[in-house]
Amino acid sequence: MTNNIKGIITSGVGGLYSVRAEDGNLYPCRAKGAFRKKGLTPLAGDHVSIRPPEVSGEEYFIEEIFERKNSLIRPPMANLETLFVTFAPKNPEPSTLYLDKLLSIAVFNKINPVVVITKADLSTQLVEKHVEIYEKAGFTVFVSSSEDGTGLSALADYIKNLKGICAFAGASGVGKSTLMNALFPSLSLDTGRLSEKISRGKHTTRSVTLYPMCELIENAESTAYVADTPGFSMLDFIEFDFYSVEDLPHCFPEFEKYLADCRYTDCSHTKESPADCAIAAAIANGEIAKERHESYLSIYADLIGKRPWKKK
Ligand SMILES: Nc1nc2c(ncn2[C@@H]2O[C@H](COP(=O)(O)OP(=O)(O)O)[C@@H](O)[C@H]2O)c(=O)[nH]1
Ligand SMILES: [Mg+2]
Ligand SMILES: [Zn+2]
Repeated sequence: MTNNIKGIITSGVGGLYSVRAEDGNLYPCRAKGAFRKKGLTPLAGDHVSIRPPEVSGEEYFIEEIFERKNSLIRPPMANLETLFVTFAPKNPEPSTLYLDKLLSIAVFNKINPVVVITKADLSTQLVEKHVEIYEKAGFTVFVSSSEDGTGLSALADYIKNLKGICAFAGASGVGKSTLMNALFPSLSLDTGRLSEKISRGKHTTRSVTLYPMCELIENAESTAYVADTPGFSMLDFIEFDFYSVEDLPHCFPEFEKYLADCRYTDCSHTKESPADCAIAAAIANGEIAKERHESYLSIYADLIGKRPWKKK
């Protein structure tokens, strides 16, 4: 009997998966019917064990999916470790609400959130404003421009030390593909209008592919992967696994140290005076950015709206 092999699913289209084993070899695999019965679909990013075919030359079978740290529905992938939340100072105009929602969802799912401002060449002033907001909130922030090369080596150094899977999310047109091409020249992803044309075409498969980092840049961790998620928008990312209103304050990391200090234990941190609400007090004295709290308020209203029995 031949032994099973352990690896990670790097892509899966139409039930045919590609599994990269620890030795770097790629195996085409099918999933066992048993998964379907359990309602379990293998995802890119899953750590799996695969069984060799009985007749050589045939496909391998995914026999076991090891426990996931997290999973996304759209884009479909498991075990995301780091999410680069990208936006440009303008062209397109950033939506702080979307960005903050995305960051909060990453925090909720124990994904390391990293803010990457792209197209820094377009406006120093707007870039500074956003750096201040997100650094104050405690996020790691990178400022980059694929146009003039700003920040690319700092970002590459950070990526080199990552373990596990990272992905880039952000609105269409912020320069994700251009940035990924600059960081990983061998990727050569489609950019600009060409990529828009392709993704609007009928035959595009929206799918996730993981690339081993060690094949893209020197000295990367052998366990690191970067996910390409063509055809998926920022909206897809923010619709996964939405949390409840009770979780919301904990999804804004800079709120955490104040939460125990509000006058009432059930404080919603929405309209209370600084005398009663420690979050309101921290906003009043400049420790929490009011832009972040505005996003908090919008998400709060959304979540409360989903639960009509809860008093507003
Ligand atoms: N000014 C400026 N334009 C950029 C930069 N990076 C990308 N672009 C342009 O922005 C457009 C969208 O880029 P693309 O990488 O396709 O964005 P994506 O949709 O996020 O993948 C293209 O026309 C790029 O040439 C940059 O750093 N500065
Ligand atoms: Mg793109
Ligand atoms: Zn409060």
